Amino acid sequence: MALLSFERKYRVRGGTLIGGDLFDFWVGPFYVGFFGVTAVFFATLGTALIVYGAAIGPTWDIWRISIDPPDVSYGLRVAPINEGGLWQMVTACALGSFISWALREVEIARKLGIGLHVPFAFGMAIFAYFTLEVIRPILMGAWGNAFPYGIFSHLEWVSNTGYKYVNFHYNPAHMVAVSLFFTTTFALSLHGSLILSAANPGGGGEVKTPEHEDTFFRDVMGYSVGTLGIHRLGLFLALAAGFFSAVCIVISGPVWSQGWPEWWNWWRNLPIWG
Ligand code: 07D
Ligand code: 07D
Ligand code: U10
Repeated sequence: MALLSFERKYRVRGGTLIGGDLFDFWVGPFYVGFFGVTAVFFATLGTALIVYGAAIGPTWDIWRISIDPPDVSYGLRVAPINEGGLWQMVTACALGSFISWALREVEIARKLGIGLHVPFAFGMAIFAYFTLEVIRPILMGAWGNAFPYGIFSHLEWVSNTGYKYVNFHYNPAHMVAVSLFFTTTFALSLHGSLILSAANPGGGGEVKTPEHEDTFFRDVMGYSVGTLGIHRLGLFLALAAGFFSAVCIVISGPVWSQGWPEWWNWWRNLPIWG
C-alpha cells in the first residue's frame, strides 16, 4: 500500500485508551492523544524544574548541574524544595512522562493493529529506572539512596555505589546483565551485517532471499535461528539485560549489604575443595 493511501486508512479516530475523541488527532507527523498531552506536560514541567534547580544551584556548567535527592536523614519523607524536594518533584514528572510515553505508544499500536511489543520493551527501561529511584530507596528506607540528576553526578553515584560493595563486578546478577548487554550488541552486529550482505550485496549484485541468510548460518555453525527468530532473540536478550540490571541493583543493599566478593564465600567454602 502506498504510504499516502495507508495514511488515509490509518489516520482515523479510535483505539484510544482514555478520553475518546478528545486529543485524537495529529500535529504534523506526531500523534497527540491524551497521553501526548500528559507527556508534553510532565516533560516540560520536569525540565523547567531542572532549570530552576540549576538557577538556584552553584553552577550553570552543563556537566556539573545536579539535582540531588534528599539527605538520608529525611528517610522517606517529603523534603523542602532546595534540600531534595526538587529531586522528588522531578522524579514524579519523569515517571509521569515515561509512563505517558509508553501509553501513547500503546494507543498508536492499537490504531495500527500491531502488537504491544514496543511499549512492553520501553516498559522494561522504565522498570529499571523505577527500581533505581523508587523500589530500592524505599527498601533501604531513604530517598537519599537514589541517584541524582546530573551528567557527572550520576556517574559519581554509580561509581560510589559500586565501591560501597567493594567490587561490583562480583555481583552475580551484574555479571548476567553485562553478559546479556554484550550478547545483545553481538546479535545486532550479526543481524545487521547479515541483512546488509543479502539486501545490498554490492557490485550491482542481485538482492538475495532469506534462504540465503538461513543457509549462511547453517553452513557456518550448523543452525539458523530464522528470520522471525532473530528478532525474538534480540528482544529477549535486550529485555533480559534490563531485567537483570534491575535485579543486580535491587539486591545491592536490600538483600546483600557486604562486599560482593564476600558473597562468593559460599562457593569457596564448599567441602569439595578440601
Ligand atoms: C542513545 C537514546 C537517546 C538518549 C540520550 C540521553 C538526557 C539527560 C539531563 C543535564 C542510550 C538523553 C539525556 C535527557 C540530560 C540533564 C539533567 C540511549 C540513547 C542521548 N542515564 N550513564 C549517559 C541517563 C543511569 C551511566 C549518557 C538517563 C543509571 C554510565 C546520558 C538515565 C546508571 C554512563 C545518560 C540514566 C547510569 C552513562 C548517554 C535515566 C545505570 C556513560 C546515554 C533516566 C543505568 C554515559 C556522561 C545513552 C555518559 C551515560 C542519561 C541512568 C550509568 C547523559 C536519561 C543511574 C556509566 N547516561 N545511567 O546514550 O557519557 O543511552 O555519561 O535513568 O558513560 Mg546514564
Ligand atoms: C535505568 C535507563 C532508563 C531510561 C529511561 C528513559 C529520557 C528522555 C529524551 C532523547 C537500565 C529516559 C528517557 C530522559 C530523553 C530525548 C529526546 C537503564 C536505565 C526510562 N558495569 N553498575 C549497570 C557494566 C561497573 C554499577 C547496568 C559494564 C563497576 C552500579 C549494566 C561494566 C562499578 C550499577 C552495567 C560495569 C559498577 C551498575 C546499567 C564494565 C562502578 C547500577 C544498564 C565493562 C565502580 C546499574 C539498574 C542499566 C544497574 C549498573 C554494565 C562496571 C557499578 C549491566 C559493562 C565495576 C552501581 N552496570 N559497574 O541498568 O543495574 O540500564 O541499574 O566494567 O545501578 Mg555496572
Ligand atoms: C526501527 C526499526 C525499523 C524502522 C525504524 C526504526 C527501530 C525495521 C522501518 C526506528 C529507528 C531509528 C529511526 C534509528 C535512530 C533511533 C535511535 C538511535 C534511538 C534514539 C532516538 C532519538 C535520540 C530521538 C528521540 C526523539 C524524540 C523522542 C522526539 C521528541 C519529540 C517530542 C518531544 C514531541 C512528541 C510529541 C507529542 C508528545 C505529541 C504532539 C505534541 C506536539 C506536536 C507539541 C505541542 C503540544 C500539544 C499539541 C499538546 C498540548 C500540550 C500541553 C497542554 C502541555 C503544555 C504544558 C506546559 C507546562 C506549557 O526496527 O524497522 O524502519 O525506523
